[in-house]
Amino acid sequence: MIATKNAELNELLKNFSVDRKAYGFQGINQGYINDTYLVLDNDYPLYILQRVNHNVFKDVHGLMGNIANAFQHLKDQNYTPIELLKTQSGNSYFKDEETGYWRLMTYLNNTTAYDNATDTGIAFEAGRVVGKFHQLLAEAPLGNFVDTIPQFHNLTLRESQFEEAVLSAKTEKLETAKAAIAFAKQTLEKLKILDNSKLPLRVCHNDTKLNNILFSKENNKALCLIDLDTIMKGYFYFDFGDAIRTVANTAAEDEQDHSKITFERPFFEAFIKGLESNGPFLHKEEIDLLPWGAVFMPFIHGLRALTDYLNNNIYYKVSYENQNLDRCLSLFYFTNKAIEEIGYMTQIVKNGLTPQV
Ligand code: GN1
Ligand code: MG
Repeated sequence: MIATKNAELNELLKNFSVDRKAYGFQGINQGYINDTYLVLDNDYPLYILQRVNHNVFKDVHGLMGNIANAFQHLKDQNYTPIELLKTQSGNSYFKDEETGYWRLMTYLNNTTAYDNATDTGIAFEAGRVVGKFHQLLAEAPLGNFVDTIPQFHNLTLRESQFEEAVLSAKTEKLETAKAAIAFAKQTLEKLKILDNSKLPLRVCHNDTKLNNILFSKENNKALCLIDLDTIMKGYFYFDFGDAIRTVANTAAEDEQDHSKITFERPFFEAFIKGLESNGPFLHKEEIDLLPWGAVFMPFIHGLRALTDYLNNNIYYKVSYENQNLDRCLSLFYFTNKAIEEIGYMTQIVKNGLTPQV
């Protein structure tokens, strides 16, 4: 996180259409990409201020257009809206010559987020709100969304980036990551059978890990999804798998004690019930592929973490040298668990989800 001082952040806020006050700022050290601050008015949280990582997101204008577009649709009795605060000149973001791109959003008070599900109620709510998000965005024309990171979840691209990283990595790193590299190669072969050709493209969130869902502190209802930078076209199983890797797994993404990494069937089942509670909205072909989505997403994240480890941590912000390798190993461990659960997941989704006709 860049060490921006309160005074500088207050200067920055003057570019947005908000009351002029001496605001307080609290850095939120979550996330591997952007810099995030909670904006306080006398200790009362009012806004979320974020600096968008331009290194990762090349087309910030397009990205902010996507978010503004999505926000038009993301409001419903069962989905709490978030709003973008406009700049003085009416834009959805502010570009500072030195510090880059900034955006300001309303903060939902009395909310919380979870890294992993703690009970079936949380898992159900996660499924419900991910389904609701998709239902609401099914009304939004896909053509209005740009690809903020082209080929984001494309395995062929991630495979070639991984192969390049292997070729240029230091020998010691290749040695340390030996088992992970072997697992990556073996699983890449397995996942090549996945066939997307019968699936509809949808407006997806593309980063639906559980801590990107806001819950009410009062009643633990899921309110909405946050971190919409990667909203763009994709397949439903991306959002499904990304949620499952954090809902059915009770361990952290960089957990080093693999005995803590489990696949919690009751949480998986509750998530499916939550999805289904919205009524049918998925095609049969999409439902059939969901179990593999729960393998695909932890795997592709593990592969990207491994690639970044081999590349000496040039993409993700890391808090210690080997964090990317730890993330990779933990994600691969869960991938393997999910592969073992394919038969079980297939039964549950088949019985639990009604296809849209
Ligand atoms: C990155 O910074 P954060 O947590 O929003 C990454 C996601 C991963 C996530 C955790 C643009 O997101 O794909 O799920 O780390 N976002 C991007 O692994 O690469
Ligand atoms: Mg994100």
